[in-house]
Amino acid sequence: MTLTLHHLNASRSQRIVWLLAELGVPHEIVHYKRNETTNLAPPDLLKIHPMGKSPLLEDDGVVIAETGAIAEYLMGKYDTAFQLHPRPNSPEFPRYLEWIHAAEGAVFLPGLLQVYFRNVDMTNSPVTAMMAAEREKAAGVIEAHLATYPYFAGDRFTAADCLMGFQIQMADSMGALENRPATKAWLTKMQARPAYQKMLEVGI
Ligand SMILES: N[C@@H](CCC(=O)N[C@@H](CS)C(=O)NCC(=O)O)C(=O)O
Repeated sequence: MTLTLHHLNASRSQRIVWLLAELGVPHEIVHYKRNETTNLAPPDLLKIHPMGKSPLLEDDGVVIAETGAIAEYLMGKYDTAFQLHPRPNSPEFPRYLEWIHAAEGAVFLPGLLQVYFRNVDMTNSPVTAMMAAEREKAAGVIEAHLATYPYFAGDRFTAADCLMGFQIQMADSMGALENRPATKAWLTKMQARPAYQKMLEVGI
């Protein structure tokens, strides 16, 4: 078995670096660096997958793109003892799946747009208020969830926490967690995990 993660610096691929460290399966990480002017991925990633984005997982020559698909693949194939994901027939499974995909879906989009538009003058754009309202809604949903459950899938840590970690870390670095105590407490708990620390060592 050769499991390879194609990892772009300062990217959502950190989630998979973290997940692989939690999983503890042997793997290698190939590092790519963003173009300093455009912030885009280098053309070398296009040789691996036609979208040329990261993360990309390669397993014995098979390439898988999309963070949610990669997480589901890793869990289905390598987490056979269900240490990091709930069994499909358990009550936690639908909630787990929802957060795995929310990490790239409606909950992630408003924060992502903010990053994309950070160097654009949006002062008079009606989109600014709309984006802010969507960000508030998403942050409120996450806060309410984490005030009720200790982890995204419920009572125990799962791959859904790794996937949601990137955007929550990003929100924290923008000062957006100051009035979100449950989300902040969850992040502090995640940052204390050895695999999270390992991700910081190898996956930035
Ligand atoms: N929906 C994809 C998004 C992949 C993506 O956009 N990755 C970014 C990293 S944060 C990237 O590679 N950006 C560089 C580029 O687009 O050239 C996923 O979940 O993996």
